[in-house]
Amino acid sequence: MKSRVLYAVVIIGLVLGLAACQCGGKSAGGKACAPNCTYADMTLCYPQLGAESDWRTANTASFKETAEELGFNLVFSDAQQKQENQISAMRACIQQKVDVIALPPVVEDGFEQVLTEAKNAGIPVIIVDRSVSADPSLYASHIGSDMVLEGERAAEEFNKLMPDGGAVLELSGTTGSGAAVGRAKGFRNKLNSNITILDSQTGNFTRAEAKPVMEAFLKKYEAGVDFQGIFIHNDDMGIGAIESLKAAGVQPGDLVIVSVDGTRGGFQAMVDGWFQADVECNPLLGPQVAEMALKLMNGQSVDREVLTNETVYYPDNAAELLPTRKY
Ligand code: GYE
Repeated sequence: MKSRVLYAVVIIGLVLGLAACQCGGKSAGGKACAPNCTYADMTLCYPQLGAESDWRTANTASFKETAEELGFNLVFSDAQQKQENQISAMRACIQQKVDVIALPPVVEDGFEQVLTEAKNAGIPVIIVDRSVSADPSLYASHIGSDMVLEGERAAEEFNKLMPDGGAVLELSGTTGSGAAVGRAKGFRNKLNSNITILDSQTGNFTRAEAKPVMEAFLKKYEAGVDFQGIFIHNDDMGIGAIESLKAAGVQPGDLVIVSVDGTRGGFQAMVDGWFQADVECNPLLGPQVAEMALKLMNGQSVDREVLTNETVYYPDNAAELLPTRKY
């Protein structure tokens, strides 16, 4: 009898011991070093979506600089704005058994499969910058801007600058991207009913693609007559559009132009009198993402959504602020 009790105690002890030590030296984070992993232990995969804008260039630099400063290994790639490239890059990272993947999704839809693969491989994913439509159980967190709020802020500028109403054009970002979808939605949420959206076309967030779109608009509609303003989803497209306006003999300053990002190029456009406001979108996400990635490696809990605090910039102090801009 005594030996049976002893046997049971030993078995229970073993079971509890196993549960506590989570054998193999691994803990909730799944890493041998957890819960004491440091940046030196970390490999972070960043399958960047492209190099389409100054915002993107600054975002890439932020991740590379953060990796160097903190001393973690960054697996970086550039998908050239193609979702299939981004998915292949993620698969390569899964195969390589990286510790964490930070994904800036080029579009919202179509990431379920690869996110499931990452989850099954035990690799946590942080969605960075734009959002995904996939079920939130497939990723750990989202760190980025509130794109709907950015669109709403842009609308409020038009409401102020066009109190008597009128018509505006919209030069939108990449079709199906969280940034374009959110900004378009927010813009429509808050735009006064006396301002109509005459037309909306994508310029894919690039200068090169925005130029012909603006040219086509100008062939179809007369500036100042058919439309009085343009809402542009990022500064690079804004700069492209200004080139087309000037080439067509239209003074960009005669129109109400509001853009998004707050890059140096956007600030210069305000100094030059072309943009009347620039809604901030901050690309410097490297440090925040790295900190969260390390927490995930160590099995710590993280916030499901971390939104960047942002503002709106205006021409009145643009010249003063321009030299202080980091991107
Ligand atoms: O506004 C634009 C870039 O996703 C927030 O992508 C980002 C956007 C940014 O190309 O310049």
